[in-house]
Amino acid sequence: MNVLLTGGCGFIGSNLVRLLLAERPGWRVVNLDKLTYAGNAENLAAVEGSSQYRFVRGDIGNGELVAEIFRTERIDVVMHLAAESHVDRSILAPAVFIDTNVRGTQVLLEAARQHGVKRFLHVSTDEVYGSLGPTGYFTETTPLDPSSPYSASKASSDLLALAYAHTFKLPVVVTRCSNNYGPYQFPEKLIPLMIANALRDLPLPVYGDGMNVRDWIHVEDHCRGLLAALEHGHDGEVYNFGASSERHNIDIVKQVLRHVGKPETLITYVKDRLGHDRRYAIDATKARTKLGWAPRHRFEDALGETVRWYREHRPWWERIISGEYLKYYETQYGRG
Ligand code: NAD
Ligand code: TDX
Repeated sequence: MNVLLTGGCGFIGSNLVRLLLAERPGWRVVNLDKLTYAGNAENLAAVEGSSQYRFVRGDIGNGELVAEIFRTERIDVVMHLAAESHVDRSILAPAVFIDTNVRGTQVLLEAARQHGVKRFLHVSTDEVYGSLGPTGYFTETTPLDPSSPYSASKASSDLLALAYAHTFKLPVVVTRCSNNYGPYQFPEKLIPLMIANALRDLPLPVYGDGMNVRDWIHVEDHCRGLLAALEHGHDGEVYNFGASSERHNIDIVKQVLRHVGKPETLITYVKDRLGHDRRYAIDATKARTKLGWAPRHRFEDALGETVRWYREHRPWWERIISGEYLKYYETQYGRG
């Protein structure tokens, strides 16, 4: 089976490439990634050279390139993860979110339709449902109500993917997952940013009152869910993934400090994010019952392991923070 995986040099994508190569040895994975600021080819250095794997540097919005990959690689299925993924950046500069998340997704859908595929897995987020009050959960039938330019662009791409399923019978499956954490996450997101700052004795910036709630899932559990949805999902269906680990941001930050062994005086309350969603919480009953999927990681243990990973991989995130990681591609392949 030939898989086109987009965004494989990012956080979730690189964890997914490793999982696929390890657990589906007969498969070949073609990773199409533009290497934006968030893409780090070094994340997959260990699999370069594998006959199961090929890296193509390019933009999902480049229709000619995408069509050529479908043709020459005889792609059977698509796992689409490439996206601009950071809410704060979408508030500062929304345009690229429309270009990549909306237009780029449409280019891929169209190429998949022209070529014909067995499955188009569109990877999305619980943020498309908007914000919850103190009670209740997102299910797959919760109306879409995105708040940020990021979540609005993801909701748009979900609707395009489902429209291709409805209109053209493209075998689309959409997944919506809660907040991921684990190794190789870019240190702009809450957990890796707090770990990296704590390790360097820098202030830990908590937005607003710190009482916003996110529902955390280990990246490996998400990746196993994506594989289950690819193999066992039904055409035109949506599956939510989450691990029932709701936490207030401030409690996460305090736990990180305890794991790192630094004082709570490093916590600094800063101006709130514009339009900050208050609470996310996922009901993953459908994925559990229809896909036979269940998360394996317990949040408190896996957070400790994640802190340990960042402690042991300090050069990895220091190269990112300094911008040094961008040189990896040039050293490996020359200028892109
Ligand atoms: P990330 O920002 O770490 O990685 C994104 C990757 O996409 C990078 O390698 C980047 O170079 C690549 N990319 C960006 N624009 C591209 C383009 N135009 N063409 C080709 N490649 C491009 O993101 P992530 O956290 O790994 O998220 C992956 C996917 O999962 C996204 O679609 C995101 O919306 C979704 N998701 C993320 C989370 C989470 O908590 N991180 C939760 C639910 C869903
Ligand atoms: O410095 C910070 N201080 C802070 O208080 C940062 C970076 C975040 N926060 C808060 C904002 C959120 O309430 O922490 C929470 C988590 O923030 P992020 O890590 O930016 O994640 P979030 O905005 O919830 O979105 C994430 O989950 C869903 C991913 O970035 C998305 O790609 C995914 O779709």
